[in-house]
Amino acid sequence: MEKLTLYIGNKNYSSWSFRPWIAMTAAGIPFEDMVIPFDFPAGNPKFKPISPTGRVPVLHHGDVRVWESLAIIEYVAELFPDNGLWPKGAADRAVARSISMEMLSGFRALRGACPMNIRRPKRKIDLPDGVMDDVTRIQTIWRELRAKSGGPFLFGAFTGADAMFAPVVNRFDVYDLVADDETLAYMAAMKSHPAWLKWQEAALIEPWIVPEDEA
Ligand SMILES: N[C@@H](CCC(=O)N[C@@H](CS)C(=O)NCC(=O)O)C(=O)O
Repeated sequence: MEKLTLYIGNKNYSSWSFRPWIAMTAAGIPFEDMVIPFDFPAGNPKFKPISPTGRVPVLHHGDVRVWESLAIIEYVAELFPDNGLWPKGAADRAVARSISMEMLSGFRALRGACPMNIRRPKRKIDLPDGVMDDVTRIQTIWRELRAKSGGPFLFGAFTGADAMFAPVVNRFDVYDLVADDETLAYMAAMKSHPAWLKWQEAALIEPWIVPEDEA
């Protein structure tokens, strides 16, 4: 098989990059990552030649280009059907995709007010309207799925659905948004996963500061 190259933005802030990266790493898929730091307020011209949208993440696989974080996870799940990127049962897979789409298209108040920031010391901020509604909905998703699966991840073992929520775990943590044991237990499982720790280690030594992502 031709090699897989995942082009990503920096690891401290690039939440969309984090999703396929942690999914592929947790699933043991061999790939190379290429960090293309973005620090332009209006995007990064260096993304244009590598990505049809001028955005990252984008996966290169021979001549194939796959963009959009969830589409990348779907593509590698097809290439590696035995690596557990999605839950085994059709009903669980449907729910995993539903909540992944909900993440991709929703939770805008939370995403807008609380940018992912791996190195940020824990500190509360004033929250605009809508943020706590997003937090409550996400807590419900996590609580119901872990009650059904038995945890520690949403469907038992780590899947692409957990990957889609990984940046939210950072947001809940560093903006101190939640205090209930159930949510904190899921966050602890995510934050101690070897793939999370590997990303975090790289993020913490990055030199770039993106002022608009420093809430
Ligand atoms: N819906 C896309 C979002 C991609 C996205 O917005 N990526 C950001 C980095 S996290 C980006 O490339 N920003 C640069 C720009 O918008 O010019 C996905 O899921 O991959």
